[in-house]
Amino acid sequence: RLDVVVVGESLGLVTATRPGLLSHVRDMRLGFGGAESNVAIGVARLGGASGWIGRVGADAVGDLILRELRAESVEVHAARDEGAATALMLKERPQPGTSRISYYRRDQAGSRLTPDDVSAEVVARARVLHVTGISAGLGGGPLAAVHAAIDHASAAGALVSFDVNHRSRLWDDAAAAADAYRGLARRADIVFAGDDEAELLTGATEPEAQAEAILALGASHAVVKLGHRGALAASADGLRLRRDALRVPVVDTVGAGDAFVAGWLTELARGATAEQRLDTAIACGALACTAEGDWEAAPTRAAIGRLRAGDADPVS
Ligand code: KDG
Repeated sequence: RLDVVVVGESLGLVTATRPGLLSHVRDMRLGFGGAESNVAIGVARLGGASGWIGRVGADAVGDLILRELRAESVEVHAARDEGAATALMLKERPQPGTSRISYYRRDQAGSRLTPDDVSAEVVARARVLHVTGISAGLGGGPLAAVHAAIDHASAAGALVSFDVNHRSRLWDDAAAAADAYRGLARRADIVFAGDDEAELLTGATEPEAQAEAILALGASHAVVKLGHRGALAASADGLRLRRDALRVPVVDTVGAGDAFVAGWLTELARGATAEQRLDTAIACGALACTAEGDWEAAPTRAAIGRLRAGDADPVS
């Protein structure tokens, strides 16, 4: 049995080790990222059972991703593509405290994901299937694969979780993105969105109204992520919750939303209350900001305990 299974692209992440113009700073570190695998790792760090379904190239970066996912206790179900490479992204820091991402992912292995790569048996073993709007931005194959995964989840009685995760660089047309996101949100039980993404999805501008509009699309749970302003959760049973963010020393905010989702879904899978779901999500989002990397700082339960106890250095 899996608590959460995710479907999506993981890609190599090449990060400049120092701030400055890339043409001068040529020292790089190789890791990997991907919103969906970040969630799978986040769930496993919290003691949940998670799985990842995706496609990587038959290459060294693909090997790295699969090995790291296994090392993080994520169950891996990977197609290896002999005809395309694992995608890459490049993270440079033009100035201290800023970052700029470039994608090298068009037509690469993750964009060639198809419904055949998604095992109905694996999805049926999970309590929750988690997908994101990034797959819709990658093209027709990945979008069809995600819809096939939702078909399998629905047939097996698993819950469907959808994080909008709008990546504007994957789209020529924001209206087309919004259409695709609405198509996924209508099939989801749980919808996560940043407030800017919720506006794209629903047209509403205030977080409370956005959450109501998401519920009106058919979800049982709407969670609006407000970054350093906290988060808001609404459920079809009438529950409304709002929480402030926790204050931590911020090093790198990328991946905070994924850690937040991992916290919320792990608590859902273990039958925790709505308050516990949101509190754990908030703590995970905060702690994910305290170190470099898209998933490296996703917390354990022990790290959350230290944060709550007021430990000045909860992570190490
Ligand atoms: O959510 C963090 C992601 O942005 C990152 O890990 C890479 O999946 C990614 C993307 O498409 O930006």
